[in-house]
Amino acid sequence: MKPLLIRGGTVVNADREFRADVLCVDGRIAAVGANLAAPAGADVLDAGGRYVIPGGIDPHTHMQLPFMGTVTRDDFYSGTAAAMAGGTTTIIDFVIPDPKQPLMDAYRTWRGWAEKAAGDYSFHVAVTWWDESVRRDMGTLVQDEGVNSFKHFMAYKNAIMCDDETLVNSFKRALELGAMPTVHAENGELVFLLQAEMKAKGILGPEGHPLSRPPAVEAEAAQRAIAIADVLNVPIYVVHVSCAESAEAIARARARGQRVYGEVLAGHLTLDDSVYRDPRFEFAAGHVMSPPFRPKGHAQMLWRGLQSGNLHTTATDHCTFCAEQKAAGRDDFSKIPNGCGGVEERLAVIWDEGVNTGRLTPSEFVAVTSANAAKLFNIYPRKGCLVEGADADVVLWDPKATKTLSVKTQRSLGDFNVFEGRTVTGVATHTVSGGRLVLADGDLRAVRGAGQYVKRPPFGPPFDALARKAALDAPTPVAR
Ligand code: URQ
Ligand code: ZN
Ligand code: ZN
Repeated sequence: MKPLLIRGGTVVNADREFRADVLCVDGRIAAVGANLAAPAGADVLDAGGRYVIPGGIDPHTHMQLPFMGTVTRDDFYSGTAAAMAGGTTTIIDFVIPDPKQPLMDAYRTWRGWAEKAAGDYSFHVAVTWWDESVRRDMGTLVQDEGVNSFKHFMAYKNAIMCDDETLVNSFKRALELGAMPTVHAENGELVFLLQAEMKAKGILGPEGHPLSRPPAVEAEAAQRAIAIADVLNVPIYVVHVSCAESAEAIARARARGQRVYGEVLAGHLTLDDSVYRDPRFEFAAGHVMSPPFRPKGHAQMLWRGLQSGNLHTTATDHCTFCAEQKAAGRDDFSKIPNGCGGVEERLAVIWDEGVNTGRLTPSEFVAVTSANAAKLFNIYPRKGCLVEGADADVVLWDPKATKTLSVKTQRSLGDFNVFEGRTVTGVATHTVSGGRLVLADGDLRAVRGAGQYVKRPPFGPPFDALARKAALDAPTPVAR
């Protein structure tokens, strides 16, 4: 791999922006500074005054996920290639064991699937059941495999849903290991009941999906997970926060000093629940994901959460199913495979709705699309920052270029685009992944298998959680 000098741009990190060149050597950033000399034989890329930003990190994707009786259309090659086409160079995907499946077996399976990845990847591992072997495997995953986050689905009853006993056991184990528990916060029992009630009323189309998962169903689970984490004194990361109620629950907990972090999807920041009332089944079903897109007004509260620092990362939950897969639920909305795409469009959508509207500065954009995810999952500044020694994951960002997002031009293998027809201003023109130029003015040169598995170290040494907690256990002052 030849050295690559990116010259004449404005570097934007989460803390500041400044005019500087970036030199990439052997997959790492060798230097960031003014007027850097090009080593002999180096390629030189003229940034032409564009922004030079850290490669995006999407902390929530599902490539080739087996789910609801089918498998998502994007695999680890097509999904990471699509990501790099939009300026995202690292994904954190999910190993999701079946109940009673050993975590290590599932982990090895997903590692095998991901070997084809074109871009870098890492895994949250879901805890979908509990016994002593799960406790043991969590230790192996943290200590030997570089996993530092464990996912818990509080929804999806009769499938991968966790009960409170599993949440408590797993959260406590995560604390012992220095790992971050994360949750999909929807009350799965309420969803199950409300789905049955909608169908009993004869509501069988996609319009039944949001009716069976109102914001209160999410907020209950978010508050419960936050409360359990508070008692156990463990940090917690809430994925795809979609509604004002959950955002407020997180803000309240943080105001009381609790370590709670929130993730927001590009879709929840820009779309609303009117999509489910569209008479075209394919259109409405194409937007079926959980939590659902919400009534107007919620998105603004999510933006305020990002602006205030009470919500921290943006993601996509990229989980693509095609029309014929979604058609499984043509006569019963609860059978529509849940999931939408977005891994390619996230940065442009967040820039257009965030920076172009004045909600976010370019540095805050970098924070919520890259740096914060790197910090929360302990790979900063290797990822999420343009600094000497970091991985050479670099994106040229043209704030003036426009693009109309469409299924016709997307790289995802999905046949639907929730951002269809949206014209954005601000796009990635060049993407460098591990020092390799993989996108140049629309020419995508993703290399199958070039992606690396990213190990994420635990947060500090293992310690005796109960002993630590006893030391910390001053009664929490009750806010009046
Ligand atoms: O719930 C998730 O995050 C996975 C199963 C993707 N599907 C979805 O609707 N969000
Ligand atoms: Zn989820
Ligand atoms: Zn997900």
